[in-house]
Amino acid sequence: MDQLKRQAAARALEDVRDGMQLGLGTGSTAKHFVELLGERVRAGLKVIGVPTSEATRLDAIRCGVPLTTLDEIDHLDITVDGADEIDPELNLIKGGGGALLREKIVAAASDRMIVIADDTKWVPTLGGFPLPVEVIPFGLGATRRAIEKAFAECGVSGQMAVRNGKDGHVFVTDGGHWILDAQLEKIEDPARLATALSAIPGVVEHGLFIGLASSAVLAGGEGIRVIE
Ligand code: ABF
Repeated sequence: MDQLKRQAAARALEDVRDGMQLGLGTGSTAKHFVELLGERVRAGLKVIGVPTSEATRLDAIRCGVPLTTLDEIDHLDITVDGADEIDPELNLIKGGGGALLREKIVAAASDRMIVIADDTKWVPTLGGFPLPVEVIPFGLGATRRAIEKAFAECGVSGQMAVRNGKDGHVFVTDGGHWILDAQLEKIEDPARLATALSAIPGVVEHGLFIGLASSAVLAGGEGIRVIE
């Protein structure tokens, strides 16, 4: 599986040109991309990156990829990031790694977003993977009820739980927020649900990435598929 992730990352790297400004994703697949990019940088490629998490920032530094911020540059050429689920419209569920807020800000600031994944992430309908919703801890009860109402209005239902970290305590995002993971099974209208969740005051961001991905590079036993 790790080999497939690396193959997808290597294919995305073929689209990177000298002088590009890149969004650097988070997760095990995106980590392969940062490592391979670092090899190219050490061989002379000139690029600059904006990391989507503290973990990726540290990886990029370790690999020698020069970094900047979205305050210092006015756009990104390509963001390369992983995903938890990808549907045929290239809508995504992201945020299993907890970095969805920065991932979405960076993807939205990019001319193109290339999603890299092993082909187990490819699904006919989103929802098998729990949908992460990043929330402000203040007023969590009210936010939860508003989310449940949005789910009902969008025809989905399921259990929702505050995410815990490996240490057993509440997982806190890079932005200082919490995550609710919602097990919804099937999201028939992800765009509608995305709009409904974004309208809730206590919701900082959610893991539905609608219309942001330009292409997906899927690595499987049969080789690599690029979907655009
Ligand atoms: C990030 O890392 C995510 O948004 C997604 O949650 C996760 C995918 O991780 P992996 O590449 O390790 O499967 O891209």
